[in-house]
Amino acid sequence: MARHLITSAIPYINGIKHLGNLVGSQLPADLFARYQRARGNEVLFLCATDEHGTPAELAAAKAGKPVAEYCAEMHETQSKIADGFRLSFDHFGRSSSPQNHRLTQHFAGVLAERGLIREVSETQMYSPTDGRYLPDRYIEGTCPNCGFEDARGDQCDNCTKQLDPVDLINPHSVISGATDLEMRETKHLYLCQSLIKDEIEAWIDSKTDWPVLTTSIARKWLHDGDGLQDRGITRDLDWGIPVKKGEEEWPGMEGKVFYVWFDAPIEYIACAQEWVDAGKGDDWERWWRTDKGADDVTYTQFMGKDNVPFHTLTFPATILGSGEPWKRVDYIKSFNYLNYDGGQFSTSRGRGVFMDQALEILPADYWRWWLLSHAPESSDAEFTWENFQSSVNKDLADVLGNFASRVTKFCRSKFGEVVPEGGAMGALEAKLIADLAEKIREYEAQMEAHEVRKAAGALRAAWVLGNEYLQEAAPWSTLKADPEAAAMQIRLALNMIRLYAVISAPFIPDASAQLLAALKTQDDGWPGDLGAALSVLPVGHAFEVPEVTFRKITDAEREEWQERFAGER
Ligand code: B3M
Ligand code: ZN
Repeated sequence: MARHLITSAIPYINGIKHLGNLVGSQLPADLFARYQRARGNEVLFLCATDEHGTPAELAAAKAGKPVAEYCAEMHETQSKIADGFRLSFDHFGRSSSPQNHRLTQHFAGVLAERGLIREVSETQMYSPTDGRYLPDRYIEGTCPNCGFEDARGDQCDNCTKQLDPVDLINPHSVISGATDLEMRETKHLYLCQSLIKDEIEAWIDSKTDWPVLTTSIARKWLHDGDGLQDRGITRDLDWGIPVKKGEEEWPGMEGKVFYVWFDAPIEYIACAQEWVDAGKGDDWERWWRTDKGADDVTYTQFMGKDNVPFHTLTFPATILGSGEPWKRVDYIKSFNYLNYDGGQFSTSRGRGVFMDQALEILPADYWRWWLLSHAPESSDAEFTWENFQSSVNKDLADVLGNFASRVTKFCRSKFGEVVPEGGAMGALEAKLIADLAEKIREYEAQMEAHEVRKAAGALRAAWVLGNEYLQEAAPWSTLKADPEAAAMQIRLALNMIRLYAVISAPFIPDASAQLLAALKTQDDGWPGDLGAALSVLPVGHAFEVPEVTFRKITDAEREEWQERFAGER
């Protein structure tokens, strides 16, 4: 039994995510986790909310809530929505957990001891009125480039020019509106990535099987400009993990917290500790410490392309730099972006479908199928309502759903709700079984290769074989002349429904469970020998006709939804 540690990039706490976020990390990670479990492997699948940083503080302020309260509530919200999408995390943790506080401070302490953290003096905007340093996004003023009055300290949203807060004309605090801002000298910590650049580069170079999207982004950061730069890992915020060296205070760092991107990936480890502390597991070290058994773990990470630099460089620098035996990632699967109907998803303009809204209009499987079968792997992908409607109606309703419904209804009317006996199989059945075996082996190979779209394609092809067989065998015509043959065909077809339920479960777990329940079987063992897999339901086995597995999306619905999610114009 192989052991798989699987993590999805941890979504920011500052709101409900859209379908583009979902398909870029959590959903494919879930697909892979479900597949590995179905193959009988041991899986630890972790995700969490990413709760620190300016966006969390700003979202809480906007919601008019203390940030801790906001995060706790939004964690619950995101957790419920994840359940709605059937994301099968073994634990959904929080980067603000005490476990992550301790572990992040631990890493900082060891890295400092090993000379991999340096202190840097910087000047930064201080607001005496607010009694704090202001991060770039907390300062607004007039853009020196275009005159736009609400330019942010880091960028002008009007002309897109990158800015420094000192460039702004009439800068003021976003929190209080105070204009008495002053430049003050302050110290920050930098992670000396440059000192371990060679080690990281050699490690990346050894990953010849990684997606090009992943390695090309890593290489760009390693080689562009002056090469890998040291990275600031502290911020002047109230909310976050206080800067400490292990358990000790860090002189000069009072009132500062770690940068969100320093502690977020550490949460992958802390989350395993949370899983144990929640009583769901009894040993996190065998997943994370190579001296405690984790060397035979295969660790796979899933994320959008914008997260790649932190996972290929910063986090590896953190754990490599510690000199401690932490498990390193074996495979990083990254994704391009999903666009929405001719543009981008936009949280601020309410453009596109957000996770909660998606579940309001259709069950999870419909979304899971479309998103995974159109995953933005080799390039950006686009969600359109036409494409969604046609995929759902064809693949799910016409091909899979219709097969299950036709076969069970036909059986009920001609033979009753039990698997009929019938005669021996013939050449057509032998060919079907061979073709199915080929598609399933292809499906497995694509899954092992983390090729999400191609795996969906192989699965769909296996469904199609069932319909083609039914067309050709035509038990409804065979019935008169050769009832024995018709019964055999239906016996085989009923077993194919079970087979489809089993192999489709990683993509569409609810439909799969529904079909297995209708077939009154709990045998969801992965098919090895196909002949055997297609005789699991024995002659005389009782079943029920399932409720409609997938319904079609009407043109009227499509138009209504298109209108509803277009965002303000
Ligand atoms: N929260 C960014 C994102 O949600 C960030 C990922 C952290 S992974 C450690 O896309
Ligand atoms: Zn501007």
